[in-house]
Amino acid sequence: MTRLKTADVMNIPAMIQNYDYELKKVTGLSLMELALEVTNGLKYDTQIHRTRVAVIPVTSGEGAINGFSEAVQSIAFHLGFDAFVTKFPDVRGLAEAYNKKADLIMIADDHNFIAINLGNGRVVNNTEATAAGYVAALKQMCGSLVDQTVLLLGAGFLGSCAAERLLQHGARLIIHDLDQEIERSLASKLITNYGGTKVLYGYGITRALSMSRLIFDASSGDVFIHGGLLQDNSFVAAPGIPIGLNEDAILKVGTRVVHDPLQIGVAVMLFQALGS
Ligand code: 2YC
Repeated sequence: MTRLKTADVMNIPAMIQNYDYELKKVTGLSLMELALEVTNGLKYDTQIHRTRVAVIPVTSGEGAINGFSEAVQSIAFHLGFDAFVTKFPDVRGLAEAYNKKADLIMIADDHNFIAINLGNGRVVNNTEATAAGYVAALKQMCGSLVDQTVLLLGAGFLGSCAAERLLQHGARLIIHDLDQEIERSLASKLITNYGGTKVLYGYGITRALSMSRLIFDASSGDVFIHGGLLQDNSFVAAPGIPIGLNEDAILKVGTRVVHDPLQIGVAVMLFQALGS
């Protein structure tokens, strides 16, 4: 899992309105509508403004990321939640969250970022929520995934979560990872459940890009995609940090790309944690 830097998150609070406006232009859905779409149309509950979300900084391992908790809080607040960052980190922050009657807790160490619903005990994971949110975004951008070929870049945990959802939406997948063993093992697991016609692998990146105009970039930093390889009317859903497209690919894809460091994942986490 790629570790965010302060530079990735520090502008999120100030930019969240513009971000939401751009997301609506590209996908047709606001951040809230996209998150509700993923949580099986959980009815927008007017109680959301009464749902108290405590974001707790964690100093373990490589330490707290300056701006991370504030970014998470600003996304929750933007969506209408009564969200705050605890004054204290770690265990004292957990006690503070309980003392302040938090309904949801959001907390991340170097390896996991989860939301916990203190009412029903539900725990949701950022990686699974991000995968679900980005598959929904790709589907919104291109209309439908049924019988569409999607190139999945990156067969790690994020890519594996996305693969399941893409196949459940009726897509055909081409799996590509720089590590051929990881690529093969995800592909063979998926072939068992979905069949060999729906899951292809073993193609070089150039050939794979020539076969698909829908790209799910779950890679973590290797710049895979050069403009020259990208088909003209490609759509890209890129939860991976940093994005796997180089400058001319980004120019070529224009507005047909969704990429953010936290927003979609956090929005889906919140509504999945609320879930019925
Ligand atoms: O500030 C803090 O509380 C830190 N302990 C947060 C560390 C987050 C590490 N994880 C990440 O940077 C990425 C994010 C995209 C979310 C999941 N992994």
